[in-house]
Amino acid sequence: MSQYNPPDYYLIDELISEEHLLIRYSIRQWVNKELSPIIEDYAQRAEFPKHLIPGMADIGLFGPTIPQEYGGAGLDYLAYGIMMQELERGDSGLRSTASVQGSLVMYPIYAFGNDDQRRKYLPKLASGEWLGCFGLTEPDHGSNPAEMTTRFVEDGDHVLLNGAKMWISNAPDADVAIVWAKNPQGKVQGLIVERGMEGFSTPTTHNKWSLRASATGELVFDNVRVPKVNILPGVASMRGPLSCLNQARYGIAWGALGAAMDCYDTAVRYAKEREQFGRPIGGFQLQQKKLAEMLTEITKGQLLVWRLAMLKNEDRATPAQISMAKRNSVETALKVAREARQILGGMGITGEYPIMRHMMNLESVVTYEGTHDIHLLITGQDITGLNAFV
Ligand code: TGC
Ligand code: FAD
Repeated sequence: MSQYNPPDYYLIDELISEEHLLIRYSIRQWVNKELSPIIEDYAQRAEFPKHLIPGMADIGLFGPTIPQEYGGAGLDYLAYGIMMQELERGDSGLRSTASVQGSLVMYPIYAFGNDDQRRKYLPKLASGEWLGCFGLTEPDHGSNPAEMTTRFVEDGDHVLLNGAKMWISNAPDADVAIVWAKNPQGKVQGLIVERGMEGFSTPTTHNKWSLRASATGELVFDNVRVPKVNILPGVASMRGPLSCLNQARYGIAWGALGAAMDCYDTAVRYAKEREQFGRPIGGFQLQQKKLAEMLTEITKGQLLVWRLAMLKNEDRATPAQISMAKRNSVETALKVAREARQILGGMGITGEYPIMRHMMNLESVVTYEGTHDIHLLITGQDITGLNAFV
C-alpha cells in the first residue's frame, strides 16, 4: 500500500472541485498500482514500459483537453494539470510520454489539422493504439529552432522531406511523427510522417543518465515521400510548434511539482523515522530548515500553477506566464530533490527511494521544452520588450 501523503499546506484542495479531486484520485490509484511498483526496475534497465500505454489511455492521459468527439477526454486545463502532476509523481519519463502524445501530437492535429486528419489520427492516438512523437529540435538547432534546416520540396501530390531531428521523446516506438520543416517558401509547416514511409528511420539514443524509462531517438528523413494530405494546413510559421510548446510547458509546470511533492513526502517520512545521536534526524534544526524551505517552495509553486490553470481555462494565460511557471516548477523540483536526497544520506542515492531517479529525470525536464535560460529570457523580453536572445 502506498504511503504517499502529498503536502497541501495552504489547503489548495479547497479550491478544487469534487470532480477534479476524483480525477486526481483515479490517476493516483493507477500510479500506485501500475507504475510505482515497476518504475525503478525499468529506469535501472533504461527500458520504456511500453505495456503501460493502454492503461494510460484508459484513464484519459492522452489528450485530456481534446474534445470527446475526437476520442479525447474533453476536460479542462485544471484537470490536465492535476493529471500531469499525479503522473510525474510516478516518473517524469512517463509524464513525457503523455505530454508528447497529448500536447505535441494530438494538439497540433486538432488545432492545425483539417477534419479528415483529426478523424484519421486523433481517436487512435487517444486510445493508445498509435504512439506519436514531435520533431522540432535538430542536431544544430535546439534553443533556436527557427533556424532549422529540415525542409521539403514539391513532388506532384507528395512532398520530398529531407533532414534530421534529434532528442525526440517516444521516437523509437512512435507510429506517427509530427515533423516541423521548412516549405519551399521557407515557412515552417507541420507534417504527419508515418512509420513505414520509405527513407524514414528513428534510431534510438543510448546512454542517457536521465529519463531512463522514456525512449529517446532521432528522426532521419532521406527523401521521404510524404503525401500532401499529411501536411497540417492550419499554420505556416513558428507559431505552430511554439503553440504546441505552450500546451506541453503548462503540463510540465504542474508535473514537475508532482516529482517535488514525492521527494518532499519521502524526506519527511524518513526524517521522522531515521535516528542518529539517539533521536530522529527530523528533530535537528538543519534538517528542519531543509524541510521547511522545501515545503515553502512547493506551496508557492502549487498556488502559481493553480492560478495559471484558471487563466488557461479562461484562455487568458500568456506564453510568458507559462514560461515563468515551467521554469519555477522545475527549479523548485530540482532544489527539493537535491535537499531531499541529502536528508536520506546514503540511502538517498539508492533505488530503494524515488529521489535520485526524480533528480536525474529533472535534469532533462529543466532542459527540454525550452531551457531554464530560455524561459528566463522570455520573461525578460516580456518585462522590457527587448529581445536578449540574439
Ligand atoms: P518569434 O520570432 O518571437 O515568433 C515567431 C512566431 O511564433 C509566435 N510565437 C508564439 N506562438 C505561440 N506560443 C508561443 N510561445 C510563441 N512564441 C512566439 C510569434 O507570435 C510569431 O508568430 P507569427 O504568426 O508572427 O509568425 O520566435 P523565435 O523563433 O525568435 O523563438 C523565440 C524562442 C527562443 C522563445 C523560441 O524559439 C523558443 O521557445 N525556443 C526554445 C526551443 C524549445 O522549447 N524547444 C522545445 C523542443 S520540443 C521538446 O523539448 C519536447 S520535450 C517533450 C517531453 O518529453 O516532454
Ligand atoms: P542548446 O540550444 O545548444 O543550448 C545549450 C546551452 O546554451 C543551454 O544552457 C542554453 O540555455 C544556452 N543558450 C542557448 N541560447 C542561448 C541564448 N540566446 N542566451 C543564453 N543562453 C543560451 N526536442 C523535440 O523537438 N522533441 C522532443 O520530443 C524532445 N525530447 C527531448 C527529450 C530529452 C531527454 C532531451 C534532453 C531533450 C529533448 N528535446 C526534444 C530537445 C530539447 O528541447 C532541447 O535539448 C532544448 O530545447 C535545448 O536545445 P539544445 O540541447 O540544443 O541546447
